[in-house]
Amino acid sequence: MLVFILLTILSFLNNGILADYSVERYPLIPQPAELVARDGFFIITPATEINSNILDGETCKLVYYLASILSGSLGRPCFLNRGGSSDTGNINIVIDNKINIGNEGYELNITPEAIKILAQDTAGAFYAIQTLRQLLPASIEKCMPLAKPILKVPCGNIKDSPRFKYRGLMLDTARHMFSVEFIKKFIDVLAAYKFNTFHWHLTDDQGWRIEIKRYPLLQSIAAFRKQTIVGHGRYNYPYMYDRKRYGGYYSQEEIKEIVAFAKERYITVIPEIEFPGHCSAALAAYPQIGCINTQYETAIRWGIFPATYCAGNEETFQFAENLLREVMQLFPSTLIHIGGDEVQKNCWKNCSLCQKRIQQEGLTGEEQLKSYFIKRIEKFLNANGRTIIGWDEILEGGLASNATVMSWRGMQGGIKAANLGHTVIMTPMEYAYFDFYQSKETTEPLAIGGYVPLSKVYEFEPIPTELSSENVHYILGVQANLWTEYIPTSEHVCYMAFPRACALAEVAWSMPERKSYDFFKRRLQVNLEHLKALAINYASY
Ligand code: TNX
Repeated sequence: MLVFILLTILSFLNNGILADYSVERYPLIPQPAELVARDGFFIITPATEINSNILDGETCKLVYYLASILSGSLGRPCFLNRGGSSDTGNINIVIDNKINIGNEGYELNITPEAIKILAQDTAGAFYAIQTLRQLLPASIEKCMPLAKPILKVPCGNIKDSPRFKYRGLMLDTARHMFSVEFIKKFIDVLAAYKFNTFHWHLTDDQGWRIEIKRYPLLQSIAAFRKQTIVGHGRYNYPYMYDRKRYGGYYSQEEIKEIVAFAKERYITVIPEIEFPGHCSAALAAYPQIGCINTQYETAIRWGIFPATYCAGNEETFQFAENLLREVMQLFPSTLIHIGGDEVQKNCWKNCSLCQKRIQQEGLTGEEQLKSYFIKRIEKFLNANGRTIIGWDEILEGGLASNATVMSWRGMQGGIKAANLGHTVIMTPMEYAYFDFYQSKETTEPLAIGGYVPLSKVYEFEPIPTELSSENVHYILGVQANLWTEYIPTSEHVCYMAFPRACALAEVAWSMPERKSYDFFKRRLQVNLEHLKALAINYASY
């Protein structure tokens, strides 16, 4: 009985009085591992000095990054980095690889006298800055000088580190394309919620979006579609089209700019180049590497298409290797996503070259031919110091050893992969598909289908109970996927992404025992002011 009363009081303190107090003062998302609330404020003024114990390199960049966040509101940049000591200045960043705070972890200590950030790596200090950013008034996001140039930061002590080392969001830029400026802004917001991976879906049936210098027809043909279906592709039969040519691609210069921008925000950009399916656009440009002698076209509606690269033709692999060479030059990410989903194998059945390959390689059929294809690409990437990541179908028919599996058709693919010793990213449709409806209101904009409300995302537990404890470490983390068949504008992208991405951020970062949906929603209401100030559209709950 006593225990019960104590627990009730504790839970009241946790979700009641204390939570109310902390929602206003600490509207943090994701919820940190440890937070000790304290009264009082540290006041930042134009005279506040930022310092770090290291004068150059990444740490120095962080000093200037923090200065840039603050100086927009304060009116002038007056921050110094004198280095050397950990106790000079009013805001101190201390990086010390001997302290044991966890990769990407940090301690943020705020007293009326000083703010101290302590981390074992610069990523940790970067996340401390993101926490600090959320503790500041949302107006800082506008970068507009305040009438009275002071910023109040509530005192407290936060010790924090992530639950998962992979925290991702995928954006499909093949079905619809978004500006470089927008992608940068999107990445910046992801970083604010402590995501560290941006999975960039660059090729699909409906468009090829990455400039490959060796293959100019990808730019002139594959990057464009004749027109686009209007309305929902599943229910509006006969199909209607808008009769507007649509397309474009990201130049290599633009890609470099985005990758560099993301790096400054501790975000790895993983490119996805789809093999061996989802390639109608590529085959429209280079039909000789398809199985059938036909006039392929960049798809003008959504769905799954029969176009598949010919697995019997050596030219296909030359094409793949040549273009991946350019991809590797643009993307330093160790992981390269090679797709592998929804491969239609009919054309392989009727293709003499593919059948010859099956015979020569002693394969049992088309399923194994797909494995052959994936393994060949994998071997090439491995030889160049990269590893592959692919959708869970890459498991079918056998998979090479060090591939990472992205489990999208539920969690089963991920469980199977982990039990086979593959690293896994959990991205199951029922929790992590941000192209699905988020509300049952009839006013919702047209979406592909499904139903993934905010609460569902929040509820997501990436470690399945049926996974044996010795294989849990194979689950590297989580990701949400934002497919854009029905999402033509950046405002709409944000509407679908937020605040669901905030919920996923907490799934990815915070330990389950630190989670509470009610508490999350209250923090969210305050936290959303930052998105508003950034002019990021979001759905209301
Ligand atoms: C399945 S998820 C796909 C995509 C679609 C998406 C729509 C996956 C690996 N493939 O091509 O855009 O469904 O929700």
